[in-house]
Amino acid sequence: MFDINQAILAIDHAETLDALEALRVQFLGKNGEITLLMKKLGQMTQDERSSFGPLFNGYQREANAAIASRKTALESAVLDARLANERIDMTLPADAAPKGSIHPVSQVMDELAEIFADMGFAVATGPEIEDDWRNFTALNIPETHPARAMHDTFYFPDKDAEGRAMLLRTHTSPVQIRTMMSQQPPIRIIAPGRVYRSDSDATHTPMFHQVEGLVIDRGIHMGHLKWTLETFLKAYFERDDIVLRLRPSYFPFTEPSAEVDVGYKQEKGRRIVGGHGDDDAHAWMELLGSGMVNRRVIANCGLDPDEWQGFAFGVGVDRLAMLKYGMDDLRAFFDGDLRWLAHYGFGALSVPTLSGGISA
Ligand code: 2NL
Repeated sequence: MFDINQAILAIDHAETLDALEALRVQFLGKNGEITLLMKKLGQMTQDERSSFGPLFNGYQREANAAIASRKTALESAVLDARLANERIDMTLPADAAPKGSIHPVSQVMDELAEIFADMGFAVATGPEIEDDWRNFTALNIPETHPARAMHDTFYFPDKDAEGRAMLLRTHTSPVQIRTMMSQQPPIRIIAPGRVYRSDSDATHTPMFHQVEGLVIDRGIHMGHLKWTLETFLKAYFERDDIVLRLRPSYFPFTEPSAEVDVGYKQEKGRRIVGGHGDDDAHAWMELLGSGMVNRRVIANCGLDPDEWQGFAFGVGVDRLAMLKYGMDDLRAFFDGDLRWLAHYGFGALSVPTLSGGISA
């Protein structure tokens, strides 16, 4: 004969979540003791049913309630044990041999700042929350341009004080717009930083890093652009045999525009930047976007395009880092895994600098 008091006693004394689950099955499962009682109701007379019905229903309710409360107690015991186990004493002195390092992406941005400083470029920064005039309109990106679609751009629900739509910048160009509007040329800047696009898969993350460069002066031409990029890539990849190929392209903010490919060699399943040739191992890889700043962009910033010309370029920093260190998975940048740092040779005391020699 089923005894509800014994059942509740057993539930209250279940030692583990597994044992509790076994009891639930024993009493309330498909062939559980209480379930079978409920099934018997069907064969009973009306009279029997009106007295046993409420009784068995009561069993079911009590057993369910007991299991729920035991489950809560056991779960919080499990959590307490875990918290006690994972306790960290923040007052202990730092490990004598720290295993972390400056993030590879931050290290690359520092290197880029050093390389361009040697060529007379200053680092300019600006807000990550921008307005659609500085992010799009000033750059000659029309209202109907696909880059403006909700799909790519993270917009804020409210407009700013001037009635402009607010967004997370999709490139660092608005930093250059701000610079052109607040400084007199000549201008030589790079703008490194975080940018945001609503895009996420194995090779795209919704936040990534970009460096753009801008030169505004008198008599600037494509030759200056090509020399600057060549000098930058030679310093960054630490080799003299960097070969560039400029391909005609289109960006609304530059005219003419050029996509910049760099020669590379396929070696042991990895791309090594440098050299060029016609053999099977060599090929071109698209690396940067660039061009002469569109006169309409210069005019939008209040400068006279008949007096001032310039070039600009943009490149993904995450991609530059992966190429330099032979990393193959963008997502590892966000894992915070010390083993990944160690695998690629990063350590707290091995921060690369130009003056020390980046590879040293
Ligand atoms: C790409 C394209 C580029 C620029 C960025 C720029 C900025 C101003 C004016 C004109 Cl303020 N141009 N930036 C120019 C050409 C290309 O980036 O594919 N980046 C990965």
